Amino acid sequence: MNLSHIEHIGIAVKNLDEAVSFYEEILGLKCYAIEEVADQKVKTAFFRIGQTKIELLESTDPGGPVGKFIEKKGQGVHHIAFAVNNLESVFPELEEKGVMLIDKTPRKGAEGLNIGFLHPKSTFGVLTELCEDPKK
Ligand code: CMX
Repeated sequence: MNLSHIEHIGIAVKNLDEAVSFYEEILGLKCYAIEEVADQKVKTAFFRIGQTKIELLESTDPGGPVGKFIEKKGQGVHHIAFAVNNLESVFPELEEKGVMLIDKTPRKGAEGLNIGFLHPKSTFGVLTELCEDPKK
């Protein structure tokens, strides 16, 4: 499949401003973008650490994926995202191997990336995202 690196780690938080303050003032990282992804019912904040990013996720709707996650499990690591080349061709390959897909074709995620999720039931309990930067 040719994964290149961990693109980002998504962390579900109840209060984005408080979490951003922790990452900036205590951990010393710089928030370089805040973006609302209406489709996913989240507001996000991004930090770079090496080749990887941290994506803080605050729910904008209790019925959305992050709202439901926090209700059930509390704050914490929500998903891990791997960077992959030729995302489109990966979905049929994974489906053929019996992996449960949340997305069967790529869709647009934060930062204009093309993304797709694999169901945590198929990935040992970790919601797994694959993403591709269309600009690369
Ligand atoms: N990590 C691990 N397990 C998770 C999970 C997560 N993030 N979210 C849900 N689950 C588990 C639940 O605990 C539950 O397990 P049990 O059956 O053992 O209790 C199971 O998955 C089903 O969960 P649910 O609460 O009934 O939730 P849904 O089925 O409605 O949805 C999921 C779960 C993963 C399919 C849905 O959240 C989804 O489609 N996620 C992909 C999109 C997304 O997460 N977007 C937010 C981030 C967007 C961004 O990065 O910009």
